[in-house]
Amino acid sequence: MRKRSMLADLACVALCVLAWTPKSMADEVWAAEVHRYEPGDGAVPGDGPADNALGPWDTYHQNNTWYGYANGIGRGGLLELKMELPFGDGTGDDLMVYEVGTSVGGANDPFRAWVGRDGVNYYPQDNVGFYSAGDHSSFDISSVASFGPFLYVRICDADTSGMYDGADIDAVSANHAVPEPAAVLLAASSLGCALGALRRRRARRMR
Ligand SMILES: [Ca+2]
Ligand SMILES: [Ca+2]
Repeated sequence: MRKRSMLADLACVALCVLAWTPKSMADEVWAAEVHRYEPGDGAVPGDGPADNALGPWDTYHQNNTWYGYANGIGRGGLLELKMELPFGDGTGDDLMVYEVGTSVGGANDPFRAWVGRDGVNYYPQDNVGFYSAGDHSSFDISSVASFGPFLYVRICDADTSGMYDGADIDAVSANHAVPEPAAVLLAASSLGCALGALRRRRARRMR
């Protein structure tokens, strides 16, 4: 009987470890899928397909050579990406857009970004969005946190000079992934399991 109880306790501990393995609020997630792409004027086909904006950033210029691939969306171009997991507002900045700008040997191209939960409605609910003058940029989405959790990011080129060929989107990430419901349920069930094991141990000690 006691051996069976010990095995049950061990199973509980293992389940707890597994339950907390999924992404939590501290994790970074990347764009996983192109939801919508409307290239603007000057979009350069040689910049590659829109899915160059998926996954971790990799584009930089060194010794007269370009490495990695980005998606030049063109003047006024639009790109909507689905992230690998839902994300929300956490401490500090929450959303990163890696535009190929001066920090990696390119030119800064201004753009605007929004976040959405269904791929249709985006926040902030205006035409301004979160504005950047270009380059690797981070945004605090706390002003729209109540509409989350989010799964989509919309990016629009914001060049009004007509001099440039549009924002070059290398990657998009969110810093604060929201645990999936299944992971939360599993974690809650494991916590109950672990508390039960603790109570059983305490009862045995009192016998
Ligand atoms: Ca925040
Ligand atoms: Ca650029």
